[in-house]
Formats: sequence, C-alpha cells, structure tokens
Amino acid sequence: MLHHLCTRLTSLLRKRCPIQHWNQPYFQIGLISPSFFLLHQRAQYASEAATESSSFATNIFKGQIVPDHVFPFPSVLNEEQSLVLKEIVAPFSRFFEEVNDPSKNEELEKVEDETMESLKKMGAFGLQVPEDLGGVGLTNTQYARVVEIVGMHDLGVGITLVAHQSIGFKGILLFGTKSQKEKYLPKLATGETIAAFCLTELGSGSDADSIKTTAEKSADGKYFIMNGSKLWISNGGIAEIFTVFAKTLITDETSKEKKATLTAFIVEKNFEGVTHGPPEKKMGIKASNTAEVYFDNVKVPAENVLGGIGNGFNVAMNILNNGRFGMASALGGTMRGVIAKAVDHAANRIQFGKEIYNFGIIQEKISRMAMLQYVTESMAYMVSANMDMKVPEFQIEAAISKIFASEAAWYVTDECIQVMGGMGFMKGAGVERILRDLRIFRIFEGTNDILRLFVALIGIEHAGIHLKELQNPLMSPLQNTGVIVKKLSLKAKRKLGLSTGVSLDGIVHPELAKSGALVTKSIAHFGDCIESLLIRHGSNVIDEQFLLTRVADVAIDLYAMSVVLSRASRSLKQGRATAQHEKLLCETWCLEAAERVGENLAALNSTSHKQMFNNMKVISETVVENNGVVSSHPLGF
Ligand code: MYA
Repeated sequence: MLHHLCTRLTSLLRKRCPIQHWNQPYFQIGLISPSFFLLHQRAQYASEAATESSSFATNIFKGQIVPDHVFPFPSVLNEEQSLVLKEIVAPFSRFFEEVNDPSKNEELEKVEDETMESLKKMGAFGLQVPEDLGGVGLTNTQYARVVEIVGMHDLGVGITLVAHQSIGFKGILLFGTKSQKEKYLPKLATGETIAAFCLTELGSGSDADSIKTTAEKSADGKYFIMNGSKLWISNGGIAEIFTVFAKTLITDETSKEKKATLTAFIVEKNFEGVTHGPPEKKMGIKASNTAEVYFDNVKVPAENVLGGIGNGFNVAMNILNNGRFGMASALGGTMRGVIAKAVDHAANRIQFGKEIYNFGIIQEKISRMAMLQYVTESMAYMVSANMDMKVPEFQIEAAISKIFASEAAWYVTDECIQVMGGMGFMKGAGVERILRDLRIFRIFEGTNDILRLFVALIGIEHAGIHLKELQNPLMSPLQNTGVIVKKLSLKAKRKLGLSTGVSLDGIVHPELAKSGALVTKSIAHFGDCIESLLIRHGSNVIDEQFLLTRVADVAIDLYAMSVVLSRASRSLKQGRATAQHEKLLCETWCLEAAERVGENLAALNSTSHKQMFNNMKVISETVVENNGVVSSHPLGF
C-alpha cells in the first residue's frame, strides 16, 4: 500500500531536489571532496529566496522557527462568538450529563432514538453549516469546544455526529457549488438527512488513490454510471447522502491519453442501485453505525460531481485535513473525563494506610496524564485557531494533532484503569468501554503509521526544496558572499552551541525562558539532522521507514513543546489562576520531550541503531516466511 506513496514521493524529491550527487556516499571518510564541501555548505543554510512556508511544523524541518501562527497562542473568538458558544455549551453539557446514556447506546448498538431527536433539536447535526442554510454557523474553534463535550461523554454518539459533518458532508461545505449547498445542506444541518464519507474499500485503505469503484460518463454526458463498494463506512447504514470517491477517465491535455483519476460525487441513497450491508460488529464505538455501501450501476447526475472531475484526491485530502483537529478536541474532552475518574479513585482509595495519590508511582501517572491532556488540548485549539485565521497550510499540524491525540487518549485511559486497579477493569466503572472505543482512533482518518510517514516526508520534501534553492547562491559564491558568510557564521555558531539568532526570547514568557531555549536548541538540532539525512540518503530516504517514523516523532515532540510553551506563556502573561500549574506542565513536558528528541535524533545516525534496524528487518522477514513465531519452544516440543 505504501508503494504508491513512496514512488510518488521519490519522484517528487527527485523532481524538486535535483542537487548533484544526491545519492553519493559523502560521509565516507577520505572521500570528502571540494564539491562535497560546497554541497555540504549549500545544505546548511536557508536561502533568502527559498520557497516560503508559513507553517510552523514545516519550517522546523529546516531548523527554522516561524513563530507567527503559534506565538502568541491565538485567541480567535470575539466577545459575541464566546457568548454564543457558552449558550450552546451549557445545554450540551447538561444533555450529556443528565440524559444521554452511553452504556445503553452501546448495548443497543445504536444511538437511542430519543437521543438522536434531542441532538437534532439542539442543532448538533449542523454545527458548522452557515445559518442561512439552516445550521448553527460555528467557527472551527467553536465547533472544537462542542465536540470536546461530546468526546468527554460518549464517543459512539461522537462518531455518529462527526462522521456526518466533519467528513460526511464537509466536502459540500468546502467544495460544493451554490446549488449543491442549497440543495443538500439545509436538510443535513437539521439531521433530517444523515451523511457518510465513502473512501475506503476492501483493497484501498491507507493507499487512498488505489480505489476501484468506477464512475463512467454516459454517452450523453448527463450521468456517471457508478459501480463498486465501500467498506467500514461510518453512518453507512443510516445515511441518505454519501460523498463517494470513484475513478473516472479523463483525457490528459498534453499526451491526449485517457487516464483514470479520482473524482468525488454526491450520491443520494434514493438513487437506484445504492444499498448497504448490515451493521458491522465492532470492538468499540458500537453505538455508531458502520456498514458496507454498494453502488450497482448507479446513475449519478453530472451536476453531482463535487470539486471537479479528476480533483477527487485533493477533495478527499482536504476533507480529512479539515476534520482532524476535531479528533484532538474530542479526545482532549475524553481525557478530561477519564482523568477525573482516576483522580477520584486515587484520592479516596486507601492502601498501606494512605490514599494512594500520596505514592510517587501514582503521582507520576497522574502528572503524565495531565500533561498529555494539556498538550492534546493545546494542539486542538492551536490547529482550529490557525484554520479560523485562514492560515493556508496546516496539514502537517492537523496530522500531528490526530496522531498525538489518539495515542495520548489511549495511554491516559489505560493508565486510568491501572490507577483504578481491578475496579477499572469492571464494566460498571465505565472506563473499559472508553478504552475499547478509543482503539480505532489510531487507525481511522489515516492510520498513525501512514500519517507519521506523511508528516516526515512532507517536511523532508520541504527541506529538500529549500536545499535545492541554496544551490544557486553557492554555485556563484563571489556574487553571493553576503548570503554565504551569514550562513557560515550561523552554522559555526550552532556547532559551538552559541545563539544562532533563531530564538524565542521576548516571545515566550520570561518565566519559561529555559523551556524556550530547549525548544530553540532542539529545533536547530533537528534542522541539522534532516539536512544530514538528506545528504546521506538523498531521495532514497523515502525507503528508510525506521528513520522516518523517528523523524516524525521528533516533529511531533517539537510541535507539542512549542504549542504548550505558547499556551503556558499566554496564561502567565494574562495572570490566569492556573498559570503556575500550566508553567509546571510546560516545563516538565519540555524537559522530557527534549530528551526524547535527542535520543531519536541520535538514532538517525547511530551504528547500533542501524544494526538494530537491519536485525529487525531480518527478524520480521523470517517470522513472516514461517507464518509466525520461529524460535523453538523452551520445552523442546
Ligand atoms: S475515512 C478514510 C481515511 N483514509 C485516509 O485517511 C487515507 C490515508 N491516506 C492518505 O492520506 C494518502 O493516501 C497518503 C498519500 C498520505 C498516504 N493534504 O503521492 P502522494 C498531496 C494535502 O503522497 P499517495 C475514515 O477513516 C501530496 O502532497 N495534500 O499520494 C473515516 C501530493 O501533492 P503534489 C496531500 O501516495 C473514519 C499529492 O497529494 C495530503 O496516494 C470515520 C499526492 O501525494 C494531505 N493530507 O498517498 C471517522 N496527502 O502532487 C469519524 C497527500 O501536489 C470521525 N497530499 O505534490 C472521527 C473523528 C473525531 C471523533 C470525535 C468524537 C467526538
């Protein structure tokens, strides 16, 4: 499945980074030549003319800090928007605390009918649909806050709501024509019709571009005939409106050859030939409906093409990018709820003559849970704010927030059960359901594994483009002495551990200066390591998945450090009552994360890791060849 991603990214890197000798073994001692020196210097420094990106996460791959969208922590809601939000949040919280019953929904394997009706009345199905089309018209940040409440109480209900609006009809909001919006959104906003997002197929999971469903244009051009089936579709059995991705044939303008590309369509359940399978039996989120959806010679009107013929991959990726922050905010809420349960137990459970929260082993768990929640929440509201600020690029940040939130929530809930001991394992405590519900979050909306590769490769690609652009000034050093001297001194300073001028001084609160320095140093170190990685592996870096996941982990840690630094700084600056607590969360997180960053960066170029990775490759191949465990049993039979 990764083949496609890899070949695409290989060609991108090759196309965009045609630095000479890209794949030569520069680092072999004795082979360093003047051309290596020139190339190496080329690689060190940013060109003034480098392709600019305003994304914080993208720039850290070049060792650069572009603080604009992250510092200060954005406050995007005006007074009126805050007021509107408070009026929505209060009844939502009450409804979930007093009326909705997550255990009952799970037992029924559907959201109770009365709950569905109440949610519709509260506007929960059209939170971001503009008011003139019957929705509540919330911004991304307002939406995040509402989804957080749902995530705190019932993830099964959450999936039903979010699969409907965050991906089900998001395409119509983002790419729909005026008439598509007017036709579909009013009923979707009230929940009169439910939506689903149909991308995944039996043979197409992570490799989104490999789908087999087809949509063939009719001879008169008025219809597309759709054939295929879609798997594990959230809301698939209850939806009336589907955003469906299918392969259509288009003619390449230059070669005039016909080729199959992805196109998005709005498909109604009442189009003849649309059917669905029974609800799937699942490990968790049982209250939400998941079903297979079939398209058998379905006549889809040409005006139901969404976002243009051949633009389906872009439509799909944009929908997913735009929805990922919702997972982070929802899971920030889940963690709040779970932490409260763990703390309630730890504060009341007496063992060895003391409430167990007095023991260091429990303190470490609770503090780590609090930090993970704080980071997740900070990422969620950073990304939603950036989207509300119309920041053009946020896909790396959105992917990071999804990866981080889904892993943090799993860890926190598992630790909650550990703190609660046997009680946590019992159904009555209500935590085992949450753990089961959470398992899918590391898989759907892009598996964390594929998103790690996405984060690493997109960041590295950007750094590669930047390196390529350094070629020109360094090819004509005499004309570019200024640029080169500046860059050389920057590099020398980094090597000596001196300030490079890339600094968060004056940007972070003075009380957090040490954490700020840790972030700055770690980002500069990251930039140097990415550059070395590119020089060492060239475009072959795409095959180095052992390294790429570690690159992604570093990027995730650096972004996490930066967002909490920003949030805690704002709290200190505003003198919030919780500021000192947030300072502690931030300092502790940064200390630990910086250590992890150092370890992961060391792994990129260490001989012991190289051997470990080679060993793992062989171990895995042997286990696979033998269909399972290879070693003989200790008892010999
Ligand atoms: S829905 C199904 C989810 N499926 C996926 O997410 C699929 C994952 N796969 C992918 O994302 C792509 O196929 C990958 C690329 C990344 C693997 N943004 O050559 P390429 C550009 C912007 O790498 P591929 C579900 O689970 C790229 O730069 N652009 O492509 C529902 C390049 O552009 P250019 C992107 O090898 C669950 C071009 O595309 C992105 O084919 C229900 C080609 O790239 C991107 N992200 O694969 C959930 N990616 O050519 C319910 C690529 O211009 C909601 N590109 O350079 C639950 C949530 C919340 C719960 C709340 C509870 C309260």
